[in-house]
Amino acid sequence: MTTETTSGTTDHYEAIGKLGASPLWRYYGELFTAEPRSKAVPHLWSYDDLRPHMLHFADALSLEEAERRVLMLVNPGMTEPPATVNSLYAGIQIILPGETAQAHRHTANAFRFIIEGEGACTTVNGERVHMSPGDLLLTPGWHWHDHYHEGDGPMMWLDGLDYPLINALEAGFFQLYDQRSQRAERPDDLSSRQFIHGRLNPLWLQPDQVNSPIGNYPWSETHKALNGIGDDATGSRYDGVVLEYSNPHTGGPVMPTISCRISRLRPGFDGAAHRHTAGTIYHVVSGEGRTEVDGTVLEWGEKDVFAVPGWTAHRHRNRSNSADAILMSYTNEPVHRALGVYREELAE
Ligand code: 1HN
Repeated sequence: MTTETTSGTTDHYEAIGKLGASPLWRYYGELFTAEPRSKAVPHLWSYDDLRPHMLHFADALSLEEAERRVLMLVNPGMTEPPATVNSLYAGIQIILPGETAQAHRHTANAFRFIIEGEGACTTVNGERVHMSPGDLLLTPGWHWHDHYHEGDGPMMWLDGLDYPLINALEAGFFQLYDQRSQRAERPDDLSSRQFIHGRLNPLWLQPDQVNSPIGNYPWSETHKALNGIGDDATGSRYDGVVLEYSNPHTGGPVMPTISCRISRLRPGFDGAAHRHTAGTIYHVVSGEGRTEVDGTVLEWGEKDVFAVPGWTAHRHRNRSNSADAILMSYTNEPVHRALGVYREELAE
């Protein structure tokens, strides 16, 4: 036996590396941080800045070439693989009158929140679902979906997906449909008409999947819910009058990995700061304000998108003293809760 020397130890490090082994003591601090450190950074995407580029690509690139004409909103801290915050992704999609985005399905869960335009539809597992601004449409995992546009003018929406999580779990499957689009096999918008009321569910339709059965949560209903509460509730000190879109069968989030929300910040709302392990992506439906995220100030206006990474202290403020600010948001909180790792605290 030779005595251990520094150079001998170096040899051992090299040797164990070749054996596919690694010394935990050199990684401990990095693997087990005292608290979470998101790779994502606070970031804002200006809709006004992106829109002309969307219109350019709508002209320059056919849907036959692009399959989906989408600008991914890539967090500067999460470029490889591209993600927007933690386990979630956001993108802006544009479709022109007369176009069809080919039918496919994937195990990643998706939703669309309509930003502008009229007259486009998504067919989800044979049900045609019409889109109008402010509508939330679901495309849960492994549901066939294609989009087509029969109206006038471009139609744009926010796509939200959990593919960063599904891919990290190595559970990503993708399949093209054998035709460009699906035939309508059910009455249009049926699931929404059956279930949107939430308190009066069709008894003959029992849950057969983990996601909400509703294809579209129309803006008309969302608006009614916010208006119905009016000024009779203070709401959350962090998020104002915040409502979760729910699965009528469970009362829980619309999909197992994504909770979608709508919040109304009253004129002059100046929220308290908190932080939670879940990451959040916000889309500004209307209004103007600012969100402070760990010292970074994100100044937002209508249609912008911004990312609040997990475990960052954030507070929202509505800059206007006369108009509401309405924020749509989505978060991976259901995953954190299901795994028992969700934490939240006041950050003042
Ligand atoms: C997808 O299937 C759509 O169906 C949009 O419209 C965005 C981003 C990543 C992966 C799949 C769509 C997507 C996507």
